[in-house]
This record gives sequence, C-alpha cells and structure tokens, in this order.
Amino acid sequence: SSNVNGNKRVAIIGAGPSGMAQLRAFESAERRGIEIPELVCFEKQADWGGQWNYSWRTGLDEHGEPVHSSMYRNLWSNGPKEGLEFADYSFDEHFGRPISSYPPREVLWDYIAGRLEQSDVRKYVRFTTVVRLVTFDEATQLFTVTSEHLPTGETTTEEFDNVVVASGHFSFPFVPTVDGIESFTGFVTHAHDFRGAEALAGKDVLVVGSSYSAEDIGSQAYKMGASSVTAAYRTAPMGYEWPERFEERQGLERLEGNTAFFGDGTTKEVDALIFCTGYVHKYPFLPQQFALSGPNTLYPERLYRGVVWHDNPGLFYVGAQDQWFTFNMFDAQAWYVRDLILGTAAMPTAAERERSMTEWQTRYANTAAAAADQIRFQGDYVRDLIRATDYPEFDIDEVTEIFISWYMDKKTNIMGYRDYCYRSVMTGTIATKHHTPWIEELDDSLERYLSPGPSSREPATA
Ligand code: FAD
Ligand code: NA7
Repeated sequence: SSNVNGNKRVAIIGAGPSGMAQLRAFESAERRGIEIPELVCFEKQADWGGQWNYSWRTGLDEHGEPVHSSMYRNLWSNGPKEGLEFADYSFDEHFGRPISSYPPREVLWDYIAGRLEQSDVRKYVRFTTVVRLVTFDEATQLFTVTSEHLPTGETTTEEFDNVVVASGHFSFPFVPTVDGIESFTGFVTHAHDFRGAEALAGKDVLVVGSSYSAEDIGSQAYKMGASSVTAAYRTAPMGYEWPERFEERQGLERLEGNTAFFGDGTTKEVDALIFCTGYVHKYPFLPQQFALSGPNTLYPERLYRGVVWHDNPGLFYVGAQDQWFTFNMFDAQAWYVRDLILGTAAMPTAAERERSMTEWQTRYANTAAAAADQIRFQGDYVRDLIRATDYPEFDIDEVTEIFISWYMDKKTNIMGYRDYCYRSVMTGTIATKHHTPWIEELDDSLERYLSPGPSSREPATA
C-alpha cells in the first residue's frame, strides 16, 4: 500500500494551526519510514500561523481578498498555554526555559512555527495562493481544486485524492443589526476588525456579546483607559466580578443617537460600539454539498469523529469545532485524518459512521451547559482520537482540570487571571510568573516578553 500512498495527492486548505498540524502529522509518519502522498497546502496569506499571523489590515487585503485574521495587537492567550501545549513539542523544548502561562500572541506564533521549522514541510505550502473552488468527480472519485496565486493572478486547476479543509471559522463575522443604529454617530465595528484598544481611552465603550471576544475586548478597553465599559448580553451575563467602570446589562434594545437602551429600561451614552457577536461558518470555495454550516458547536453535524465529511469521506475538516482545546486537539484530528488517508486506519462504513455520530450527538445534547461539563466532553473527544493514533498520549484529565481551574480563576480575578501559573502535563515544568502583571504590561512583543523585565532590577516584593 505504500506505493499507493506515494501516488496519491492531498490538498490542505489553510496553513493555520490546523493545516500546520496536518503537515506535521504527515511528516511524523514519513520520519518513521512511511511513504506519504504528495502534499499541497494552499495558504492565502504570505506566512503561516492563521489567526496568529497578525495583520494590521481590516476589510480587504492588498490583493482585495477578505482579511483572514481577527487577532488584535494586544492579544495574550485567553487560556493557559498548558491547555494547548503540543504533546510532541513542548514549550520547554522551544524556549529552553520556563515561561508564563499566558503568553502574548507573538510568543505563541513563535512556538507554533518553531515546531515546523525543524522540518522542511514549508516546501509543501503555496503562500499567497487562495483556493477558489473545490469540486468532485463521481466518475474518477477525484477532487478538482482551483486556486489563484494572488500576486500574479495566475489560476491553477489540479486533481487530488483527498481534500483537508483547515481554513478556520473565526473569520467571517456575524453582525446583527440594532434598531436605530443608523442614528449612532460613534465608532462601530465587529471584533473581527478590532486591532487594538488604545484609541478607546477616555471613551464610553459598549460591547455586544458575552463570550471570549466581549470579555477580552472589554477588558482591553478597560486596560487602555476607557471611561466605561458596558457589555450587553443576550442570554446570560459573563458574571465576573468586574472592576469599577465595567458593567454588564441585559439586551441592547435600540439606539437613539448615542444613547443605548437596554432590556432593564436603563440607558447609557456611548462613544463606541463593538459587536462581539461571533462568526459564521463560511467556505466560499466549497459547493453547498461540502460546506459545513450551522452554529459554533463542540460537535458539528455531518462530521464523523469531528473530521470526516460523512457524505463524501474523501473530504476532511480539521479545527471545525468550537474550541476549549485547540492546538493539541488539532493534532489529534490531523493524526487521525492522516491515518485514514494513508489507510493505516480503516474508514468505517456509512452505517458505522452514522451510529457513531448519533452516539456523540446524543451525548453532546445531554451535556450540561456548565463550562466544566463542556470541557470534559471535548476532553473525551480528544482522547478518543488520540487513542486511535500514535499521537503521544497525555494526561487529558489533568488538562481538563487545568481548564476548569482557569475558569474559576477568571471568576475570582478577571483582570488578574493571566498572572497565574500552571504546571505542564507534558514536562512537569511549572510556569514562571511574567515580570510584569498583565494589567500593567503595555508592550506585547516577544522581545519584551523574553527580556528579564524591569522588576528584575528592583528589590523582590511579596
Ligand atoms: P485559522 O487560524 O483561522 O487558520 C486558517 C488559515 O486558512 C488561515 O491562515 C487562512 O489565511 C487560510 N485560508 C482561509 N481560507 C483560505 C482559502 N480559501 N485559500 C487558502 N487559504 C485559506 N485559541 C487559543 O488556543 N488561545 C487563544 O488565546 C485564542 N485566541 C483567539 C483569539 C481570536 C481573536 C480568535 C479569532 C481565535 C482565537 N483562538 C485562540 C482560537 C483559534 O481559532 C485557534 O487558536 C487557531 O488559530 C485555529 O486554527 P485553524 O488553523 O483552524 O484556523
Ligand atoms: P462566540 O464564542 O461564538 O460568541 C458569540 C457571542 O455573541 C455570544 O455571547 C452570543 O450570545 C453573542 N451573540 C450572538 N448573536 C447576538 C445577538 N444578536 N445579540 C446579542 N448577542 C449576540 O464568539 P467570540 O467572538 O466571543 O469567540 C470566538 C473565538 O474568538 C473564540 O475561540 C476565542 O478564542 C476568540 P448568546 O450566548 O448566544 O446569547
């Protein structure tokens, strides 16, 4: 069968953490002497890293393409790095010493990229090349991928045995409307186009939503000196112990000029409105019969084991679910997808896939809404995949506990949780405290992060 694999061609769409995990998975098989298919990874940006590859641009990029990344300058990991650590490439191995539990964006980008820089998989990536269309030929059982090299406009059409969709799903903003918003003269945007909170200093800021983006963009605005932050939730408040100048209110009902009206009958004058209302699954290069749609969920429908497109099992998705686990979950998925493609894992029959999807869907439907239960569900999902592959097994129960502690830390100290430290389940190393508390740190660069920092020259305090 090795010969068969050598003749196969696999397209990977996207070189973010999920596409990079797929490259790594094939490379690790190759290192064990297994013949791998010809890989072509299409990446519309000029570098890899997906969301972690920061761009100052918003709207359309220099080629007129929608800007992919929703990252902002000041983003620091919103969960402990001990929850996302790769099982085959530790933070210790990359940085050569312990670091803190919540590194800024550039530090995480460096870590993701560092794992692949030890191999030559970059040769498989066609950068600044966007996938335009994927079709499937029933007669030949091959996929046709049409792509465009953006700098030259050159269009290429090629055939592949398999396609792995790793294009992310936090790029196309979901933007509801608000009655009266036409009369609002302040600044309006969506989290996707938010790049930094400095310009919000002295402003009364309204964020709409109650998930990660509302929490963190609200916190960034607070950190950078907003006069006030109001978070308008639809279903349930975040419920943290917010500092003064930060509050939650139910339901943004309407705007009249710059006055916001809430569900409890109160009003607030605001200068800036940021929709933190989430994203939609959108795959402009996929015909409807291949395109995932629906809500941001831990178990999307029609995906066997969260990765196989049930209606055409030659097509895979990596990273399509909502995420507590991230990088190591993408690895687990990519290793399993690799084994299905190589034929070292058997593709179950349609009936078996149906049975499995129903079982997991039922279990998911019966999972309580509480964070701890949702985290455990995803932990079990990741474990199931890892056991099916040779990805290094790690203590998922302990990682689940780390996530639950993180969740509690936020309850006790929403503006200070990033100063807490966790122990790696991969190496046993305990994270070190960053030299400067998050709330005071205004320089998010890798250089500053790895420097001894100002406090090293000051006498130690308790
Ligand atoms: P992406 O990172 O989105 O990468 C997809 C890639 O596909 C991109 O490089 C894109 O250019 C490319 N692409 C898309 N369409 C095409 C096309 N048609 N042709 C060619 N290439 C294409 N996770 C954490 O673990 N910790 C965090 O702190 C954290 N913070 C986040 C903050 C924000 C603002 C957002 C939006 C997400 C955050 N995440 C965080 C979750 C994030 O989704 C994952 O960490 C990770 O980036 C997902 O990887 P991915 O490869 O699946 O998708
Ligand atoms: P999420 O996690 O998908 O959350 C979307 C939020 O938007 C959620 O609180 C929703 O509230 C809220 N929402 C959606 N529609 C509306 C309307 N119409 N009105 C009010 N509120 C609404 O997206 P995020 O951007 O926070 O996070 C996505 C990723 O980016 C994540 O992985 C992070 O790491 C960064 P609901 O509870 O449904 O009422």
